[in-house]
Amino acid sequence: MPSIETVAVVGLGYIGLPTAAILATNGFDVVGVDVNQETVDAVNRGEVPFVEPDLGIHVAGAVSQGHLKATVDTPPAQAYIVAVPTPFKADRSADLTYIEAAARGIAPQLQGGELIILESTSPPGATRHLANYLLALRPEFSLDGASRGPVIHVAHCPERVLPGRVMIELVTNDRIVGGITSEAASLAKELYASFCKGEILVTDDVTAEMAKLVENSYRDVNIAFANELSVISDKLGVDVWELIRLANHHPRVNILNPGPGVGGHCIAVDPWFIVSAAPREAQLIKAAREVNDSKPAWVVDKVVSAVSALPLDQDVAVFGLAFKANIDDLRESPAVEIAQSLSVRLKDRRINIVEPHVETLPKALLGQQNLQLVDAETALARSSVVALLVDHDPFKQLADQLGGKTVIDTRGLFTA
Ligand code: SAJ
Repeated sequence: MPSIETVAVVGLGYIGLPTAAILATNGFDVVGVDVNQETVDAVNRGEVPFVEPDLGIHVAGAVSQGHLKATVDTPPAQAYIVAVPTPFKADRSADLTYIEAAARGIAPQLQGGELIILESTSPPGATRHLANYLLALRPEFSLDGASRGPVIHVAHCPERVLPGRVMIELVTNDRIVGGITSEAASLAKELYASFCKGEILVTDDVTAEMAKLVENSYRDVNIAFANELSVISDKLGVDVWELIRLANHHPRVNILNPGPGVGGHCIAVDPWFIVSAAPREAQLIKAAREVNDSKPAWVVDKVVSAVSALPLDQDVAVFGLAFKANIDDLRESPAVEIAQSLSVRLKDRRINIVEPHVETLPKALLGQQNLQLVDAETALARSSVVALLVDHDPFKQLADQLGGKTVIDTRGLFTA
């Protein structure tokens, strides 16, 4: 196959668009494909429809030089990168319908020799499912040339970048490339080597799928350990932050931080794909998910019991709604879940929410009469009970204004 010059990236979300932009700024002719016409129009104007540092400058530059354009229809290309969502269904197995839709766009364009890479976080077997789906639509092709006729090369290359640092980590992180065949893996490795300065590690497709899920499950299990310790410590009257600080002095102990629960669309989702693939075996991974998912309700109980004996004119203050510190992302945020539950459990009491990164309450909290988005000073002046749910940097300065209040510090911000 001649070396790759044209790439189509299917799905222009927070992984697809940065990947399209970085390929385009490295000299490839890139077409981004998205079902959302507004996203396509924004990219064609050189604009980015979401917040990610440094992405704007890459997209604007690539579009103005003619290396990046966007469309709703999948074009012919030498390589395809599929970066579409893989949410979970009601039974917590993965929903592969977006991957199948991407395949239906790619299949009619195939001429033979193309490289098709799945980047979406996927359950074990999803890359093979994509390959088989393509072959069912185009039965004249094969994956390994075993039957006569043209070959298509299919590989998995999971994304592992941290939101907020995507443009840096795309270049510096090591990558895992899993090919259904070794030729697919080496073609994918060559493509990623054009912009990735990290090591590119080659394996098979299912191992690559599992590696990504295992990374996020590892973190989830370790956070669950910390969250369980916080609940045990509370029962025993021990300060969990001091406990962890002391235990972490051991050279082989490194306990993570407890919190109000685990949010975001990765760590709280991906472990379920392993549980769904091996339900009887994945016991620790499942228990960790349950421990982390039960933490918001535990925090709500703490706040409700702290406020229960107080007159109704004593408000509650909730600091933070984002799923982690110093970002504006509220998706799957345990803090939003806690605020929502408090508004129901404390329906006769005003709850003052402080979140400097948003201008209005999210949809899940709109219409709750007792919730108000206010500034920190107002919240503190009105409230006797303070729930600290996100360790945003500016909240650190509040420590000396908490005298006389009951503080439920889920992040240890005021105890460190
Ligand atoms: N959290 C804690 N305690 C901790 C660390 C995190 O409670 O000690 C909570 C955070 O507050 C947050 C959640 O966990 O609610 C997840 O935050 P995170 O910073 O650990 O991870 P994400 O979801 O922003 O990004 C993760 C990263 N994966 C790993 O670090 C193994 C990132 O590299 C992945 O690319 C990303 O998932 C993804 O897309 O899968």
